[in-house]
Amino acid sequence: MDQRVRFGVCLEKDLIENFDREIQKKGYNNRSKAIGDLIRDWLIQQRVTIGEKEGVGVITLLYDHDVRTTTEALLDLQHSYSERIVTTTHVHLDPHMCLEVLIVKGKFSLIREIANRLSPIRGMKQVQSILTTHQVG
Ligand code: NI
Repeated sequence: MDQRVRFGVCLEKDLIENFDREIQKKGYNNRSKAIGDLIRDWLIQQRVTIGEKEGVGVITLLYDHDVRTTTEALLDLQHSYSERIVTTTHVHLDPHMCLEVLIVKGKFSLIREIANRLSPIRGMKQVQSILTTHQVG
């Protein structure tokens, strides 16, 4: 399962020097772990671009609580996707602004659809989403 394969890679000197500098800043002790992480991220991105694949999305919202219709619209939308939204967390950042995090499971196309429907809600300041999957070899 966790069998490892050693392979040789030939790259431009400048490229690998820049890479070594950057991975050192990030705290990597060796290239293998850094390259493995890059490959894993890349594989996830390939799956994410295929909307039919299943995964998990973390959608972060920043909105203005003073716009009274925002909360209502947000809750309506969440209820219409209740089978896909696993959990939500709400933080009252200050007297006006709210942060909400939604964790969504399903096809990437559906996770994107939810994020896309959140953005136009009046009072919504920012919608960001991270799509990932644990199904990567
Ligand atoms: Ni709040």
